[in-house]
Amino acid sequence: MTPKTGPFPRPPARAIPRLMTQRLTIRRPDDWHLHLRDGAMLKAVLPQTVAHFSRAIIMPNLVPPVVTMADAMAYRERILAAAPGVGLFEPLMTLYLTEDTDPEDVAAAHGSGLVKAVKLYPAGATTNSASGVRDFDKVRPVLEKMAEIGMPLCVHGEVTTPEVDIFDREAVFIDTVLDPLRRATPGLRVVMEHITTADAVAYLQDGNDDLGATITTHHLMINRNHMLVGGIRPHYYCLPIVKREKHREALVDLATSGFSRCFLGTDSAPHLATDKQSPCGCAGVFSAPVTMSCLAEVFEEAGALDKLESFASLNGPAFYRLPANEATITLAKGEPAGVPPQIETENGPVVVFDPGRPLHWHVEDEL
Ligand code: OTD
Ligand code: ZN
Ligand code: ZN
Repeated sequence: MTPKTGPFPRPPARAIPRLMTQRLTIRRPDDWHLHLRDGAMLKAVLPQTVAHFSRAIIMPNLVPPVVTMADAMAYRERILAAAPGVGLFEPLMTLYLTEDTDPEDVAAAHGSGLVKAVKLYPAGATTNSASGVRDFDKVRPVLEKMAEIGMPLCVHGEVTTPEVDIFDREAVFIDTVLDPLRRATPGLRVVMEHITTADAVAYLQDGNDDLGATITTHHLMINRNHMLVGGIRPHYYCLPIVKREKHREALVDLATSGFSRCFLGTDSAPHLATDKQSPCGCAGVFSAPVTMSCLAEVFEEAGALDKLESFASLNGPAFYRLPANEATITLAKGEPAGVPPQIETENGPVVVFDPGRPLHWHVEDEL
């Protein structure tokens, strides 16, 4: 009988036999949704991504946000200056959509080849989203320009209406905002960012080639019981909030199926430990250092290690119309690693995502 040790049955504790090393070599992955921040935090967390990933879509929710092409170019330079090794990592920049965004500036940014997407945050939906969109009619000219030039819109898909329960905000957004918006702007390419529900999975599967979705590391591994049963775990608190187990299972089924319009976006979002372990803790899970180990575990459990490359390294570039990376990465299975160490910054430590289960896989050839 499997002993129940927590909210969900974990594999029985047992002596782990010395494992024959198993290896898996895949094209080097990219992260299609990443928060790098700025200054001391950027310096501390960027090497964690560069170690395993070739490219990442860089989220623009700085304070103040990255709104114009000029903002994005300046931020890109700061990232490159903080990147260990020259030319090893390519930041793919995004612009934060506001009600004042100029369609011509967006087109020029896209034309530069350095800005790959525009990010839509409904005002107030997540960390640093106060400048987001309230009135969608005001951004219509920008969306039409993006449809014309084939530039993807990355969407934080949650309504912010106070009456809507936090666990329902994604499903309500799909029906009341996303679907009408897509119908009103034919040809607009949309990435449903960090999907968390079976409703989003179904909507994605019904969609055409202009619709893609990212899934985070943590939404593949934890549900709301993990966050709340037996004590509140601030390092599992993020937006969109983790949902019921049946939703997590729908995400795992989709990711491990190899479905081509779904790809990895870690949403790795570092905050100082003190800002999360507080009476009003910040939302965000810092998963970059352990993502590849976590994914190997999830895909192996689903009997789908052969689909890991599609999810982490192939489907994203295909959606963004970029070549897959030529370089490879090798994961090896061995003795489980302990709890991942914290990352130190000038202002204090950042806690790394701990999925609460052993991680047997590690990246052998990290940079
Ligand atoms: N969610 N935290 C953050 C962003 C994301 O919605 C997101 O993309 C953050 O800290 O920037 C979070 O929980
Ligand atoms: Zn978001
Ligand atoms: Zn994010």
